[in-house]
Amino acid sequence: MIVFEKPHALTDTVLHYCPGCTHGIVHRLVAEAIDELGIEGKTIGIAPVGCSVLAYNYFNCDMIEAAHGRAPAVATGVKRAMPDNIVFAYQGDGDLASIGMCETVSTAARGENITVIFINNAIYGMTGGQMAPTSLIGQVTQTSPYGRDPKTQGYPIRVCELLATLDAPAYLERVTVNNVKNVRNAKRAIKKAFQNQIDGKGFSFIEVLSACPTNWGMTPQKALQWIDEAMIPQYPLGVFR
Ligand SMILES: Cc1ncc(C[n+]2csc(CCOP(=O)(O)OP(=O)(O)O)c2C)c(N)n1
Ligand code: SF4
Repeated sequence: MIVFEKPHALTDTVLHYCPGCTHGIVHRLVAEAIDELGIEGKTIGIAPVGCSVLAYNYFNCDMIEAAHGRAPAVATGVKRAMPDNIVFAYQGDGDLASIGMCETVSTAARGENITVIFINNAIYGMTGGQMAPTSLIGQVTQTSPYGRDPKTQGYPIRVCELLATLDAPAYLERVTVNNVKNVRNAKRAIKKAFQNQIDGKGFSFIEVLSACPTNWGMTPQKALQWIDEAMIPQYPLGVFR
């Protein structure tokens, strides 16, 4: 009897992520949603630039690699050209909230009928741990060695709250995957974000507070704790629209 198996929407490729990285958990949740909604044959994913750049190797659906930050613009084009397909963008915080902020806000303001999965790990992972727009006050990164100082480096950007000022988005929720309960809740949110697109409801955006133990300089276990202790106070979980 099979009690546990890989979702069909994930390929057999071994993930390249670091031990304790939560990108892999989120990939699995997206794949489970695709399986359960029966949309594998019509789903098209847009991969970002960042640690999840190789997402196109991991999902059993057509994938397009977008230039850094441009995934929502690419997703818009694909969805408008092929409205019967289900289109999702998968992006990190450097990608989505820094270089791609214009595309993020504009796509949300237009209420494009797409699904965006936003991995907020408060740092640029792939390039070695530079400060991101989402890095916390006092957070030590390669480019804020004395801790992020709001006087010179500004305050962290809360993307869900920012997008909630717009009229068009259909669904904005922040979740995390640092324990079993939260993983189950993240799964519910991701599936709903895909269901909304199937139902034609418009722009659905799930922010996932994620661990980057490598660049946070923590063990995988401590990194999951740090989400509770440091990230959630700055980025409260919940539904914003
Ligand atoms: C136009 C452009 N500028 C900069 C880079 C370098 N770059 C690659 S990944 C990255 C940041 C990725 O960080 P994030 O989006 O937070 O994803 P993570 O790696 O943490 O998952 C940057 C700046 C690039 N590839 N292209
Ligand atoms: S550097 Fe960070 S975000 Fe990138 S794979 Fe490693 S743990 Fe994950």
